[in-house]
Amino acid sequence: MEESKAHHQTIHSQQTPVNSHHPMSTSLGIGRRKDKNNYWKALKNTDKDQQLPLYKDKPEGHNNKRSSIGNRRLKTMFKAIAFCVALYSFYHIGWFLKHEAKINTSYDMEMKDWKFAQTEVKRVFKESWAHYEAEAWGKDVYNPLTKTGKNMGPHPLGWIIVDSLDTLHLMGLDEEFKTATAWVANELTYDIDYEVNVFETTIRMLGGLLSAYFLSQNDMFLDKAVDLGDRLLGAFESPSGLPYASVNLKTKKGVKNHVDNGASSTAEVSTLQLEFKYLSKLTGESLYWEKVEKIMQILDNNHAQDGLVPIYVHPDTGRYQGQIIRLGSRGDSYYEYLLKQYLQTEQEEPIYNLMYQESLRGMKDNLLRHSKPNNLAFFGELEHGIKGPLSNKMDHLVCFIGGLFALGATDGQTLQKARKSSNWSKMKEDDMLLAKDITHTCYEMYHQTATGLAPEIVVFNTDDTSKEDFYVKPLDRHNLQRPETVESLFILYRITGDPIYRKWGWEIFKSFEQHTKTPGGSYTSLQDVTEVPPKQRDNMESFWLAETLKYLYLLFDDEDLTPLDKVVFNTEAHPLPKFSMNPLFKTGWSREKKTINADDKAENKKGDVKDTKANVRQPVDAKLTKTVGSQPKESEPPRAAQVAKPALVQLKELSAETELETQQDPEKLSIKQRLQDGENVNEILEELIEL
Ligand code: DMJ
Repeated sequence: MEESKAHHQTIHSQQTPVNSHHPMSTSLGIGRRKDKNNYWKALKNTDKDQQLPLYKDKPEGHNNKRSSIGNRRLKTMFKAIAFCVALYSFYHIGWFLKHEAKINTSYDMEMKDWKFAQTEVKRVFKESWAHYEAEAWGKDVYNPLTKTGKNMGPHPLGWIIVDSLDTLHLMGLDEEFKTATAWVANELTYDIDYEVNVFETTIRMLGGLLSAYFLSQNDMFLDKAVDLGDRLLGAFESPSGLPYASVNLKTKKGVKNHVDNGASSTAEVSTLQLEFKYLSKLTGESLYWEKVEKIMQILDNNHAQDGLVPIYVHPDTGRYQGQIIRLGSRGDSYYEYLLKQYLQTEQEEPIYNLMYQESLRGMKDNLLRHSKPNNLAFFGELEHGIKGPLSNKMDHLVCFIGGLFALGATDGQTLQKARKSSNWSKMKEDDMLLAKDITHTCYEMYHQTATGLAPEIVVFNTDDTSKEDFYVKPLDRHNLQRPETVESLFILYRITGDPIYRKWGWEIFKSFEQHTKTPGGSYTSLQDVTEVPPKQRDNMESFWLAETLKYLYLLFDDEDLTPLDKVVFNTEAHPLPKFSMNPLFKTGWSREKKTINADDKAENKKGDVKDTKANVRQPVDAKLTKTVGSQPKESEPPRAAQVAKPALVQLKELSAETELETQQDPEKLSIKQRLQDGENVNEILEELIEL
């Protein structure tokens, strides 16, 4: 299995449309851009600033300057003082090391350099891949314990192979990439009479093919992507234009969700945009663009309060269903793709940034809370809408959000560079702090379990008497090899350059290696992370290869293989290039003005709505029985006033930012005046964000 030495120089950009055919065309003769620049290489030469300072191990030796003091007595005195200082220092260094060791044992004991860490990740990827190749090649599902595999439908969908293509490429596993490419070219067809989930197929298969095309410039991947994209489009034929949950790949007929009253997941309908927009860019065909853009308009027309959306939406009506709001399952990537759409098209669509900013402020005001005893920041869930009580439950899935906040604050630039830009603000600085805090929490979700691996869901303790920050219910103790935490570690490392993220990543990686390796030498999911040794489940998720190991590999990468200011990762970790929309595309919609309903008006009169709500909220999970960790209590004190503060803080900052505009436009009332008139803070904030 030869590895390419020059593989890192083979990544190309695809910046121009290559095809103006009808999108339903699946012909192999789609036009292609022929000037395959090695723009990666060019990027490195032209944009040196973007490179983070590389981590350097502490040098072995140190300067041994001789003392200039010749006098013996002085020398003796000096030695005595030095001895005391040394004693004092050793005492404190000892204390420090003890505390550091708690977090970084494996790092301190084993790490030589980060190149070594990267090689280790690659080794684990190769082992996982080799076992899959030997035991379940081509199959959609891989069971590493029984060394078997199966397809989800009558024919393989390429679930594992297509999802892994770009990781193979980025890791320089040329032989494996070649074999996988041949399989895609010769074995893979989407002309199957089988219903697939539109979201999963888009993020894993369409995203995987597009990314493979982006990295390799092999036209075959684009042809497959166009064919698949055309089949998925059938799902959009609903009364509202929101896609049905599933689609039959052969008949191209959309299929309603069989449960949940036919509703689709909000995250599922709003996490198709990067893939279909890039497909439009590549083919020059605007239909893909229009279909997925329409979804954003339909969702926004619901006027979700504080930018926080319920997790179900109905394809018949285009209206949200139910009141559950969370950043975890079914909600997560709605927020992710708001920002990423803005970043994908080089910040040419501010509408998505506005929506993202609104959501972020909404999260801070309504979902953010801190655990006891260690004050870990976490995002709870609203099971009964924005005015209901907050549950302390948080999915591991939420852990992508630290990375997202960091991307949002810096637009993917290094923090050092972003801070120098003219639009840097206190608000962005705060967003970075929250990004770090929440990522730290996610790290603790690994660090505080017996295996060093995070469970699927935790419930945080917020009672003053709590001895542990969170507990895990028996049914939530599994680990599916998920990527979200290491994704945030990778992004935060790239943006801040702080080696702590690599240390945490290394510790997590070692725990994965120790506990998820099967007796046969492959890697698998776990039943319960709270016991050692953990019982293993017989399934390797495709995102273990597509995301978790890729992000770990990139975390330890010193070559900046995927510059965050040039590339945007889809939610399945498939890197796609940012591109300019001009001259072919433009944002085809604008936001409706929100009308305030009677309830809101009444509450506004009371003053700060957030304060009022904060004081009545009680944690839902407070009533749950203890499982592991400390016992949650029957009640807990009202959320601190901090929940109301962010909106005001943001408002002041935005107020300063927009002061000039206010002066220029006499029709815009001064913010001070409006506050004095008793207008609601959040509404003014919303308006300002829109400005
Ligand atoms: C992946 O398929 C994607 O990251 C998705 O957005 C969330 N779930 C899994 C990984 O946990």
